[in-house]
Amino acid sequence: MPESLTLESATVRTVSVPLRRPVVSKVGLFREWPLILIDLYTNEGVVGRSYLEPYLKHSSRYIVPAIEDLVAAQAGQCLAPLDNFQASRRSLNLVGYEGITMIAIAGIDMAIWDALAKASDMPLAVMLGGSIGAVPAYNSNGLWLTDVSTLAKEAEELVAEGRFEGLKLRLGRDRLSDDLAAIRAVREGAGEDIKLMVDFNQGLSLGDALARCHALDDEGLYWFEEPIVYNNLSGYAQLARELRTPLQIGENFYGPRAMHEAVTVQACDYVMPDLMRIGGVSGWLRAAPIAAAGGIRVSTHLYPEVAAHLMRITETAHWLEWQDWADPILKEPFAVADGRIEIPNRPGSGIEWDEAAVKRYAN
Ligand code: SMN
Ligand code: MG
Repeated sequence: MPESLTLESATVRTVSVPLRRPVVSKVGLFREWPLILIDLYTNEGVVGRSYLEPYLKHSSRYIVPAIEDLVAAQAGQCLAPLDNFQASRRSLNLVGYEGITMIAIAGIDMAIWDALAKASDMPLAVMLGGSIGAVPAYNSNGLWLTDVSTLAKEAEELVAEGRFEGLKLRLGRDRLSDDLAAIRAVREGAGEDIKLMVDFNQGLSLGDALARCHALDDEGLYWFEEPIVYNNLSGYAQLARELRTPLQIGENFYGPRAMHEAVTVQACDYVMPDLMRIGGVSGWLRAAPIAAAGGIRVSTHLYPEVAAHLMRITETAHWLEWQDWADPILKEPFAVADGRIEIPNRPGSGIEWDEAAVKRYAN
């Protein structure tokens, strides 16, 4: 086992994989899901792997060169993810810490942590001081802003995919009556006991959000997610004050400071950082304790494979968001059973490519 790893180079590839259920949401309509695949090579022969989900296929034109540039700048250096994270952020301070800067750094960071865990011959969760095991998950693979008449059957199918106890439903239709009909349909298909997380995907103005969320506040929903634009923290603080249903935000936190700001102004009840935006594993390690220290429950957004490891070491771990969208290019997709995602007992994060599939879906 090598004592330390030295960064050699990276290959960065792009694919677009088919979605079983097209994403129909306020952030866009997606029939395919673009992924950026990172293979990070070390002089010692260990390869760290990660993927990013950039939503927009064309954004790889800016993200990929940023990743390549950051890797080239650190080639020949010892892999120390927290140091690499700080150095990369400092190097791009003058163009801003967020957006593409953080996305590129996060992708590299997840690959570095994978490489280190592989070199230590431990699953990532174990290397970070935790253990592997099952992580409670809700199914987020469907229930988009599609025709309400399709939702009951889809909800039934989504529960059956892994005996899930929770589902995410997208809301924010033009009429309140249609949102209510959607909630009714999902309960009809999934059963009255289903935990129903509802996501507005930033689709409402503050005024409309106040009206809509007050109108839905007695529906027994598990959380209201992102009713308004992600960076209106004072608006979120008002919503959190006024509503009884817990308010969930965080998938658009860029870096740990964003977590701190949201917690400081009491913008929400729950948080759900996204690994691409919070800053990969290093960003999570710094952000999650800010929430946990305040007793705020932490869920995940996308990246279920890496996120599962992190939930095992997050003090106030809540729900893992289960999406199987990267499965088509994974050599061994993670298994789901009894509403839980299983962390495989193998070194690293457990992400390896099915190279034939990567070729098939290459852009
Ligand atoms: C979401 C994720 C990915 C695409 C569209 C919408 C959503 C979620 O915000 O929380 O799953
Ligand atoms: Mg969301």
